[in-house]
Amino acid sequence: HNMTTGQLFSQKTQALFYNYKQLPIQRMIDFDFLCGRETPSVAGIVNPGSEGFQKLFFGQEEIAIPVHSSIEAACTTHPTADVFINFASFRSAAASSMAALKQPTIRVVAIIAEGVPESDTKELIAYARANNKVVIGPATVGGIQAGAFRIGDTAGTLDNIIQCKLYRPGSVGFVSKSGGMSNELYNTIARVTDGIYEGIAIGGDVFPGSTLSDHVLRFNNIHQVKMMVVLGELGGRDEYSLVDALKEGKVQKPVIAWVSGTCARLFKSEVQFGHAGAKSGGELESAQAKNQALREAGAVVPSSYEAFENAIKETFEKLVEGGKIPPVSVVKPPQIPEDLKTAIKSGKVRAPTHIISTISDDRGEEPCYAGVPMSTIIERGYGVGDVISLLWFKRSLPHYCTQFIEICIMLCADHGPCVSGAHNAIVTARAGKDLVSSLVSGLLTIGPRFGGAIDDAARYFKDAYDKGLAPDEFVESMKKKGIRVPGIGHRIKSRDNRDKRVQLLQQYAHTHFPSVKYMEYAVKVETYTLSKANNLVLNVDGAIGSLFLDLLAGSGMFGKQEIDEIVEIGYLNGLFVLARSVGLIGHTFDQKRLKQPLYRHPWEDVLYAK
Ligand code: Q5B
Repeated sequence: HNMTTGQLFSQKTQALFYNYKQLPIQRMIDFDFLCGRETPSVAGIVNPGSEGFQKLFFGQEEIAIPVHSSIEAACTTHPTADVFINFASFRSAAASSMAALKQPTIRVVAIIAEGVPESDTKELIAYARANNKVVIGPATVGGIQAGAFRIGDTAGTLDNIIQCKLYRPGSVGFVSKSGGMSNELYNTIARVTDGIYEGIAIGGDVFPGSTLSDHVLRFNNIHQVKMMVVLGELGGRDEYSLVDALKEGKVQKPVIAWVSGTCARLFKSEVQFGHAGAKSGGELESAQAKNQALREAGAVVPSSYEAFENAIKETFEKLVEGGKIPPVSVVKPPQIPEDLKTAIKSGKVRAPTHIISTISDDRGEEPCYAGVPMSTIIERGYGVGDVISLLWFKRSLPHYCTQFIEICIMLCADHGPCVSGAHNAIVTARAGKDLVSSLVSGLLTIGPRFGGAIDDAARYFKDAYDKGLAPDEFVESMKKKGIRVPGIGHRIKSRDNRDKRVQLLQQYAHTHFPSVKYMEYAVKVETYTLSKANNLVLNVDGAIGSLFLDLLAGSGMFGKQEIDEIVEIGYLNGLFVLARSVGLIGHTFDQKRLKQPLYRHPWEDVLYAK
């Protein structure tokens, strides 16, 4: 029988961990490293519904632990992992624990959740007993075999584990109801003995999966365990099975026991302590009665909790004097590398950031754009133009400027289905692709010929104007270089079919801008190019490019160097990209709404040349 033959765990024990919880898994593996285990104690993780790998640290190295979507799949993949550590919530803990118990490979199930229905726990207990399996919990932190295997968060921080020497086996078997109190006792035991061999917290429920006496009897059969420490609790009758076992002579090793909760008598009415099972029921369930019964059955029971430490010490020393406990071999645990986050927090190390950002901040109570909180943006009735000026130019521009930005966005939002961008988006949508694919396939056509000539128009117009080149000189110098004047020319617009958008932009600027010198220069360039060909009009890119130069120079909000930088980096195509996204998204929805089939270009429209 698993429960009576002794050892539950060894240095080779591996577990399946149910529910993905990074911290306790990492803590288990840190413990493994501390103990010098060769393999991590977690073989696999069960995360219902998802599969893959989880990265964790084994010492300084990163390891990938497989994640399985079901208990069955995890057990099949890891047939030697025989412990199931269940970190499910109280709602699903019973069902998943039963599923685990039913797996032939699983031998021990530890249930952490508190609040599992008692009827469910009883079924688990019955099934486990009938099938020679062990349940630890529910409502427990788990347990630990010193130097070998740790369940989840048992024994707390690594510092505590090192201080309690839990990285190497001692001679004391310890069993407790409470997980929190077991930490306290690990400390006490480490102070006055050679340390813990194994410690189990059975959990605070009325019906624990395995009992105090189950574990004491098991420890009795473990050769390395020379004495047992038991920490019970008022409420329930669990301690009486230990009393019976002691009376029947089933326990040959010394047992030092204390049942906590003697203070319950100081209260006038019944008291319920932290655990479901820890309530002062009838007299028999009181801490006093149970302490007395254990004492009479032969356990060493101190007169108070304060005397517990000394009782443990004396028992240990007697065993040492009697030559029953060989000196424990000294082991120096390896250093566990500290996590960067923790080290930074404690001020021990500093690390450079990998990204620098200056335009927005989402860390505070509300996001800020260039220092302006979201609520201000709404309260002051800011528009898209204001947001663009904050996020692109990192400043609040005067209203006529932000209005101009908005006009650009509105006028360039779409130009029918026949332009390059819309055509691509339409074809992509009709190929059954999603919104983002259709959008970007349209956006990717924006460039020197289509929509993306704004920056170059600004660059060349600025350079020519600032150098004082006459418009004809400028155009001819471009011709010599073989460069088409950006911002000039259109496929359908011409001298007699002017682009209304260009006119609207010009009208707005004439009314609101303090100066339109760059735009006027561009119009002179247009006059010259129109003398060459009818369609060489100032197009929408050229109008925006030249007018934005006027905005930058005339608003008094930008220094000369800043203007040069904006033009050099190329901010202005962003206006067309942003605007046309609106139209491209519209075309994508339109095609989907119209349920248009796959587009295929007609043969007749292709010249198949040799
Ligand atoms: N020639 C736009 O050309 C287009 C010349 C030029 C000197 C020029 C062309 C061009 C500069 C880039 C530009 C933005 C490709 C346009 C936009 C948004 C849109 C689109 C929509 C929307 C049109 C015929 C003859 C040739 C050329 C000469 C042409 N452009 N010379 N400087 N700029 N412009 N793009 O009609 O002697 O025969 O060899 O590249 O500003 O994209 O609505 O569609 O909202 O969606 O194809 O408005 O102008 O003319 O290439 O047959 O050239 O004119 O050298 O001379 P076309 P081509 P030659 S707005």
